[in-house]
Amino acid sequence: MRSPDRCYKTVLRFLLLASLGFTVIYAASRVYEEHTASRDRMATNTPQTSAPFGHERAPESVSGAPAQTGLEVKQAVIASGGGRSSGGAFQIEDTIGQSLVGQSSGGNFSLSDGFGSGGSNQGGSCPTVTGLNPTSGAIGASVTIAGANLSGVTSVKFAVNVTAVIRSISDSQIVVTVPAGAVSGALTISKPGCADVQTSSFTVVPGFTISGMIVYAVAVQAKPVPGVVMTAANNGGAVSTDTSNGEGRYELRGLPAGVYTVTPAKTGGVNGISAFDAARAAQHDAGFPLIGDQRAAADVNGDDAVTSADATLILRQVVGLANTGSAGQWRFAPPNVPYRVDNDILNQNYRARLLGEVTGNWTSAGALAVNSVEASGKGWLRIKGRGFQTGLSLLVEFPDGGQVRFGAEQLREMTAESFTVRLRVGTQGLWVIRVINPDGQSSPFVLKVE
Ligand SMILES: [Ca+2]
Repeated sequence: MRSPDRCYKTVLRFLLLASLGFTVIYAASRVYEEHTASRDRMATNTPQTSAPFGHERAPESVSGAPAQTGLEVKQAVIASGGGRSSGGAFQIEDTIGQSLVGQSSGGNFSLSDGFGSGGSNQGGSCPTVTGLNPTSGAIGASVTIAGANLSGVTSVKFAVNVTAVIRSISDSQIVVTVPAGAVSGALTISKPGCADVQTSSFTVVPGFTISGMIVYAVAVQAKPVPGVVMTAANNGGAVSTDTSNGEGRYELRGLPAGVYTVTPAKTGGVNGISAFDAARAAQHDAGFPLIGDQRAAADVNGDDAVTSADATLILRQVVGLANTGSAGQWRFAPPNVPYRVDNDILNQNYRARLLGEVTGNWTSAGALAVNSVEASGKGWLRIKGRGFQTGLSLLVEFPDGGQVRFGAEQLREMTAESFTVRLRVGTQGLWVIRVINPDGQSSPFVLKVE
């Protein structure tokens, strides 16, 4: 790192050299003016003014008042020297389309003008572009522009004039980040003293997705856990969130390339904690050890051991007494995961534990529900609700006590919220329509036929 003092001295030295350079230009312009003045004065009514070179300059940009002749200053730009520790470049553009470009480097100062035999541009040559890699990406992704004479490029813009942050630059390549608001199209590269250069088209794609499933940890068969709030966050906070659905599935969409930590969290949906769980925790202490997720679910005081203290806390939770333990709270394994996202990342599954629920009889009660049964064309019924899982079956109990079961292959238009079944309900009385999910959850709906 440069010290501020050294930086200041460098700037001072540059300004001194630059003003010397401006004085040279000014002197040159006066000579040029005097050479042409007598002729031009006759031809124009332009009032005589002098260009304010060498004083009252802003450090990054100066504007000159129109001079009398062709060598008028329109704009001067002092640009950084492409990351060099000392040095800089500036450009003066005049109204007849010529440029004066100055360069200060390592204490040497040079100046050339557009009237010379070419080669007046900073760095000697104007940039060319040979490639773009990758040619598509999400906002936040890194893009490398390959080419030549890229040093000194001062801006890279995506389509619709969205300026990108230049992360690194050399003569042969520039690395930029796809900026927020970027849309697909060519990039425009600007270098002082040169015409803008366009790259081939870059395609801005929607962000990436991290997806997976939340399953209940303490269970023989996988039970999906709905209602888990999944958050993908970076240093700036949450970037994408989703809540697991009735099948325990989540999708964190629209993530620009980058590093994110995904964290699951859930409140509510607490059930299945009973005196039996407390007893099971107590048995651990008495020589019937719990292992794995059951052991983790039983350790409600978080001391990494399962003791009678945990059993007591679970029992207090069961009977509704205040307790200092975490029985009734959700924990996840892993508790969070960092991801480097530059593609979709699938099958990122998490195990959910309900602390205090040791025996594994938790159900996602409330997730599955049948809300209505209605006619859907001749001989067809539409069942509406939520939490319908792929592979569910339907048990229909007739008013006379008989029943029939419909397998998944007999159900149509299946979504998580509705499906149809071919069923004629003719007999008067109470029909019970019972949806049974593959994980064993079931939800009845009573249909009265008159
Ligand atoms: Ca414990």
